[in-house]
This record gives sequence, C-alpha cells and structure tokens, in this order.
Amino acid sequence: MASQNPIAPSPAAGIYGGSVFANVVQAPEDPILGVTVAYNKDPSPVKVNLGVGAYRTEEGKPLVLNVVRRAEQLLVNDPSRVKEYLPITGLADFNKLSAKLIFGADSPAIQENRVATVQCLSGTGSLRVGGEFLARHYHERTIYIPQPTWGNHPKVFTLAGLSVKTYRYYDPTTRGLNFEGLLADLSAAPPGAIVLLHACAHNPTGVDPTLDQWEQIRLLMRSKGLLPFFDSAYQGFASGNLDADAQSVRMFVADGGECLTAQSYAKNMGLYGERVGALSIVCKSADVATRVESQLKLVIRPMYSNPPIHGASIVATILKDRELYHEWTIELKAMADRIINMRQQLFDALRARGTPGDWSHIIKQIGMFTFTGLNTEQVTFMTKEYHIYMTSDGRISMAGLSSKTVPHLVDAIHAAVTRMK
Ligand code: PLA
Repeated sequence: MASQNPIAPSPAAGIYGGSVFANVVQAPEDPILGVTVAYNKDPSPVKVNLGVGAYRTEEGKPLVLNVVRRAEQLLVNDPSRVKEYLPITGLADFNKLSAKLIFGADSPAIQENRVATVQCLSGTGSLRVGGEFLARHYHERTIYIPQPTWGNHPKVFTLAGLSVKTYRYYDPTTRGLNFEGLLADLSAAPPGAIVLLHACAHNPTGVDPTLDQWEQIRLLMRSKGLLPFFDSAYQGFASGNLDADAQSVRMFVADGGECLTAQSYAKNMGLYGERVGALSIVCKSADVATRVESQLKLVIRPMYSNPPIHGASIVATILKDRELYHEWTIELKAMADRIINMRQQLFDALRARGTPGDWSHIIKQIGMFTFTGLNTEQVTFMTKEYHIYMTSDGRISMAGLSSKTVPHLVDAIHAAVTRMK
C-alpha cells in the first residue's frame, strides 16, 4: 500500500535536492515589462515610470476611455448577451470592422473578399499566429526585422519557427532613418523573404519613413517579391488621425499585392489588459483567402482554442456605431495631442536648462516613444539617483510623462549628460 501513497516523493526528488525543478535557473526579467516590476518595488515618492508604453493622464493615472465605459455599459445592460465560446476565428463583426479600420472602408481587397481576418490576443498574439502560419505555409522562412525594433519581435518570430535577420533602419548619428542602409539590406534579401514593417510610430526609435520613402520601399519590395508583414500597434496614436496612420499599409494593399497585418487595440482604445487584436492576411483572390482562413484555424485551435469575448465586443460596439466611433476619434486625438505636447515641453525645458546636446529629435520623433540617445550607463544613473525608470536602450515613454514630472526628468537628464559622457 505504501507505494500507492499519493504524496510519496517522486523517485527523482532526492537527486535534485528535494525538487524535480531544482536545476531550473532564474530567468532575467523582460527588458520592457521588467522595468515596471523594478518601479513597483521602489518606495520613492518621486519615482516615474517611463518604461512600458502605457498612456497616463496629466495626473499620472491610467485612462479608461469614456467611450469604452459607454460601450461596456451597453454590453452589460443587454440581457441577450451570453458567455458562449466564440468561433475559433473570433467575433465576426469585430473582424470585419477591424479590416475596415486598417485598410479603409472602400478598400477593394475587402470588397472582393480577399482578406482573411482572425481575432487574436492583441498585437503580440496576432504577430505570433501570423508567424506560425508563415512557418507552416510560406516557402521562405526568413523574416527581416528592423534594427532596432520592439524587443519581443525576434522572440515571437523565432518561436513561431521563422529565421530572423535584421535590416538597417536607424542611424544614431543623424537620429533619423538610415534609408540607404534599409534599401541596400532589403535589396540583398533573398527573393520572397518576409519583411516586418512598423505601420507607424516605429518602436523604439519614433522614426518613420516619409510617404515618398514608403513608396520607394514598396516598389523595391514588390519588384523582389518580398512579403510585407505590418505591425500596426499605434494606429491613430502617432498623428491623432486613424487614416493618416494607416497610409503605409494602404499603399501596399492598393497595388493588389499580398501582405499581413497585425493590429492591436491596446494603445489606441486603451484596452491593454483586454488583449484584443486582429491578424489580417490580404490575398490575391477570395478563394485563396478562404483556404488561408481555414489554415489559420488549425494554428489557433491547439494554441488557445478561441479568443476572449469581452474586449472584442467593446471594439465592435464602438466601431459599428457612428456616434461612439466619433467620440473615440476625439478621445484618441486628445491622447495623441497630449503626447505631442509633452515632447514640446520636454524639449523646451532641456533648452531652457542649457543641457548640452541637440534635443530636436524629441520633437521630430513620432508616436509614443522618444529614443533619447542616452546610453545604458546614463539610464542606470538616472534610475539609481532620480528614480526615473526607462528601458536600458534610452527609450522613454512620452505617454508616461506629465507637466508635473518634466522638471524632474530634466534634472535627471541634465545630471546624466553633464556627469557621464
Ligand atoms: N508591436 C509593437 C511595435 C509594440 O510596441 C507592442 C507593445 C506590441 C506589438 C504588442 O502589444 P500588445 O500585444 O499589447 O497589443 N509594446 C509595449 C508593451 C507598449 C510591451 O512591450 O509589451 C512597449 O512598451 O514596447
């Protein structure tokens, strides 16, 4: 009977000093989300978190959009709503409306039913599902990502089964786009290679190609048969205008060619923790799109079966109602404007302080982040001495800054650049 004792130690336990997991090593914190972990542990009353890209109000508080609260109220008050499983591909309305939002209401690809859209777990989940689909069904397994890029990109695509290479993107000397390097690297890529493009508000650099440069990128990519995979995590957050921020994607769809797009509603609707996003694959024909969708289901079903219902219902409620949609665009513009205003305030304050250096990139860069040019040593100093939390590459989230915290940040930057070069 003793051998059947359910709480008897497993045979391996002794070997590993009591736990079968005793040889598991401590993993490092995530380079971005780990900044919040460190920030939360700091008891200092002056601490500021400029790490993760999460919007804060002037009072430093997280923001739930009024239009989101209204949509949630409508959902709660609707007794016909149930908690059944969604289909594997998610909420049908949400998928249609998401495709319209990124490609434009009059997009021929949508009208011709050439787009396969599936609801996924925010931007990250959409990238992962797209990556896994490509690894299974696309002939070229190499994906080129910009250098630098969002730190999770290489991990997502490697684990999806793709081989990750980089193309030149940012020039630290000009703090702008390395356009020549970008064109040279994409020209040298094997025909058919996948290319990850940030639709707007490039993370972490805040540097986007101009429309003219996008057109040259498009011509080069189409001539070489390179497959565009757009990451659209900041639509509306860059300029404050949803259509303007989708222009890069729409240029590639307008030429009739194929592409993938991962959309996130984390930032533009403030739905971070609801994990709501979409993957769209634009195909040459409706017939191909139908087959692509059937294969996307085979990727999703064993991964998480089907997506959550709440966030997608909020988005669909807002996108399908003219008045709610309008209210959303106003709130979105207010968030984008506050970020642009913080750029100006930070730039003005550094100039007024006489902090050495040309800080004009702060007002030239686009979107949620400023790529300050501060080095790891300076960042460590600012965190230790001033309790300013940011990623070690010198990126700061402008959305985490407010008029009240600008002077403290300027003190920290001034001390960092004057004391350590
Ligand atoms: N793509 C890019 C370019 C991003 O910057 C982010 C989020 C995502 C995708 C994924 O977002 P989602 O899955 O939440 O929709 N980047 C954040 C957060 C804002 C993070 O690292 O997870 C950042 O601070 O860089």
